[in-house]
Amino acid sequence: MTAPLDLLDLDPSLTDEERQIRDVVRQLVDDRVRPHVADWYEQGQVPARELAREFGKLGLLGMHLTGYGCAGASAVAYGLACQELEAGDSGLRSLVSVQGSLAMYAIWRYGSEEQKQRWLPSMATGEAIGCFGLTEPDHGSDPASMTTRARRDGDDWVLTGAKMWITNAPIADVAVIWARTDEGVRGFAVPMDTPGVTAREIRRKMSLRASVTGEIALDDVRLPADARLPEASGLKAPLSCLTEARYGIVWGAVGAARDCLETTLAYAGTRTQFGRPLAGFQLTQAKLADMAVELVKGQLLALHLGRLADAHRLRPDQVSVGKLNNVREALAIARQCRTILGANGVSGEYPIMRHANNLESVLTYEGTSEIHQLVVGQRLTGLSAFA
Ligand code: TGC
Ligand code: FAD
Repeated sequence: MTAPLDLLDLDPSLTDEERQIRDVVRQLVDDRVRPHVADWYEQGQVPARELAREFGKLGLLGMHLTGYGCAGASAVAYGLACQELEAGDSGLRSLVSVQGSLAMYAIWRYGSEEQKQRWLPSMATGEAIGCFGLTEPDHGSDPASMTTRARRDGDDWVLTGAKMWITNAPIADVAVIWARTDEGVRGFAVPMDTPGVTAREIRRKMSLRASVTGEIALDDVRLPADARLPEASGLKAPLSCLTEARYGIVWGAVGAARDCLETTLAYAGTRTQFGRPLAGFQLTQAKLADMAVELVKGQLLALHLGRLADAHRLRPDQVSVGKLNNVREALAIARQCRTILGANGVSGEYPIMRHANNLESVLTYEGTSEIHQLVVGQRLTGLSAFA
């Protein structure tokens, strides 16, 4: 954390290795992302495959997984990497989250040895891109109602249905697809070149424009028996993958907020109105102080959850606390920072509106803020609002 925003001196509570990983990713973002990201965002085009290979070289893809070419880093180190990536752009953290925490994690946790050998090493280097198909056009927050079907035909499986809003689908080599069978929800590793699979890019997004999003149509897609992830049984399997990715977002959101606040602090120090810098006005200082306090609270929360994860004690509802708070506060920080930049706040020359727009997606995906409120509500009351 760059002074003066590290109000609580959190930096020394990281290990040397954690700081080193964070600094390497920060440098990568400075060199490789910051000079181009405004253009990628404006054009709605991002060199995702190229970036994936560069992220792979640094060991960022599936970095918290072990074996199969994965780095085996701690949860805190992975979180710090997410924080730095999202300080660049939420779309880049998304690329890493979907690859490592959703697609790779699903295969690593629930796949056969053969599936792991086939996919994980090339996904870890970024040669192969994965996506994760849970959401459907008519079923987002409630994946238990999914209508994508997988039926047996001899030894084969035949998949029919549609998945919507799938990050990286148009550029993916493999999709982890969740489908209903006669025995309940099951997962499948589906090569994207299988006949009957088509992916169409979703255009005109006003958020997460430096990220590729698509729709997957599954039209009688015939798969061999060994395409099914043998250890995945029931909705719990995809939901456990979400817990992994949501954890990364807890950290990532703080990165986006930090970038907004750093930008704003610098701006308010140099922009003069009424004969003095904006930073000298009491109202501006109140905004800056409130935002810096929320930022450091978010960082503390992320670090606490990370230490719990490294001690194998992190529960899904605790991740919901983190995702709910940190994304909500990051969005509030981005909007408040925008006011301090005045008209420049809406300009793509500054990162703030881009972060704010991105955070609208982050608030919705991986469980909307309302879903996380209800998960926390269930923890508090013992009553499920979903049943
Ligand atoms: P429910 O009955 O509560 O649970 C079914 C089983 O799953 C277990 N479980 C979890 N396990 C691990 N992690 C979690 N987060 C879990 N949540 C639930 C649960 O204990 C139960 O186990 P068992 O043994 O009793 O069978 O299920 P429900 O149908 O009532 O739904 C609960 C609800 C609403 C919380 C869940 O459906 C949900 O989380 N909905 C939100 C859907 C969502 O987040 N979709 C995200 C799609 S992927 C994405 O957005 C990628 S964005 C790109 C990027 O990350 O960058
Ligand atoms: P809905 O579920 O229709 O919800 C609409 C509104 O109703 C929300 O405010 C919600 O909180 C509220 N609501 C719903 N149920 C309740 C309730 N019980 N109580 C109170 N309020 C409720 N999905 C994937 O599977 N893979 C991906 O890679 C992926 N990437 C994405 C990338 C982007 C850019 C975006 C925007 C989405 C992505 N998603 C992905 C989809 C995302 O997970 C869903 O959008 C999200 O789960 C919400 O579903 P929905 O959009 O259908 O909204």
